[in-house]
Amino acid sequence: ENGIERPTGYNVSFHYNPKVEGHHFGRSHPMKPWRLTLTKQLVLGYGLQYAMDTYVSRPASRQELEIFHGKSYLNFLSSITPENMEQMGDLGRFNFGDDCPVFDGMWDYCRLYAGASFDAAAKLISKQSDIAINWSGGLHHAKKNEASGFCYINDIVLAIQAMLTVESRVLYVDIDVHHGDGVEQAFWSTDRVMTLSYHKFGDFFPGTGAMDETGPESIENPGWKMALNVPLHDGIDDEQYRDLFSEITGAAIETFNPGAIVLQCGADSLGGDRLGKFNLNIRAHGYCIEFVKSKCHNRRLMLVGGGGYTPRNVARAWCHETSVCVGASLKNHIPGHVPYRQAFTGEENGDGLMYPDLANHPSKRHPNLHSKEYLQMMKQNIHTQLRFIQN
Ligand code: VJV
Ligand code: CA
Ligand code: ZN
Repeated sequence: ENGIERPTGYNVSFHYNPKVEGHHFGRSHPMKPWRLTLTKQLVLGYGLQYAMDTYVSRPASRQELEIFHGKSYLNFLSSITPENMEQMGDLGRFNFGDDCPVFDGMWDYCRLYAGASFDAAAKLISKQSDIAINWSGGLHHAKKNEASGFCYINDIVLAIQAMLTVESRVLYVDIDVHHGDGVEQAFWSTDRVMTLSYHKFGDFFPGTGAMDETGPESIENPGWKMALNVPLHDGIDDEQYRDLFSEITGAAIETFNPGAIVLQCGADSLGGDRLGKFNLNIRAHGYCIEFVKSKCHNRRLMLVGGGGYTPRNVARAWCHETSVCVGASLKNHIPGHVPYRQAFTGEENGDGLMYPDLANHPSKRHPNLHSKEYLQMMKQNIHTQLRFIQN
């Protein structure tokens, strides 16, 4: 408006409603919406709001949620409260329990994070944004008629469905430490969505995502081979992950040639996460976003959050990844005026640095269980799978 050009060729939009951060899953539940407050404070502290469009997102409507979810599931989700749950029944049927508790304001919370993904999708569809970000979304386990793994509404499926109205092909990439089962399953039977998840596999939630899980095998199913899975073990390091991610994601983008990419940036794949067991640092996690962005000239790109259970590191990763989108580089020393700055200070919390070494703390390092041969075999396998879907 004042004739000052932004330093990047990308229009980036940031979609967030601060009402989402006040919700609580319950005492000592690992999912803490408060990590979004911390993320926002870092983003604002570094001044990234001046390099992008920030929007207060609206809650999704019930009709919008019905595009993917079943009516009786939504009836249940919208009417159950901690007070009436005794009488309601059906908790087991919809998979409510320790992972997915009934908490105060749960329906509002769901509508808020899903609304931000709808808003992000709308900005991409109208081409007002090249890159749209919703750190409160990315809840990849939710099913059509079931809650699962801290997820109630699958905002990713809804956003992809919205983008399919203007794009013939959408690629979904998921770097959360857990398998992106809900998104994979929702698009099992279509060749318009390819899903690619990197995750810890073997005695780990949700238990799906083996390498040979590529979609229901049938010559009549156009979605067969459209699910790509990269099962990993404990302790993968920065170099191995970068190498694997660029080769496999690069090949998937080249083969599938999507018009839009949705990248789920779950931060539980970082070293020192309360639930995850990888050894990644912030910059290696952020490299995945840099890499995908570099392949997105003329493609729409949406970033969503997801897991992440050590809040200070979630905030670091998502702030860093916001800076990657706008093309800024951040000083390693976190600005002094950031509210809650003490969450990032002290030896345990990373010495006030944006990029502390998360993987080198002896008490937090996980033994690396990946051989060269295993990683090589996995790349080979994906290349073989991609050859099946080349047209
Ligand atoms: O492993 C599981 C399922 C159980 C049954 C339920 N108990 C509580 C735990 C074991 C088999 N669930 C996982 C779900 C992980 C979801 C990840 C979500 C995302 O990051 O992919 C996307 C947002 C799991 N792992 C750890 C816990 N649940 C867990 C749940 C708790 C808890 C401690 C750990 C729930 C309540 C409380 N503590 C108080
Ligand atoms: Ca994943
Ligand atoms: Zn996760």
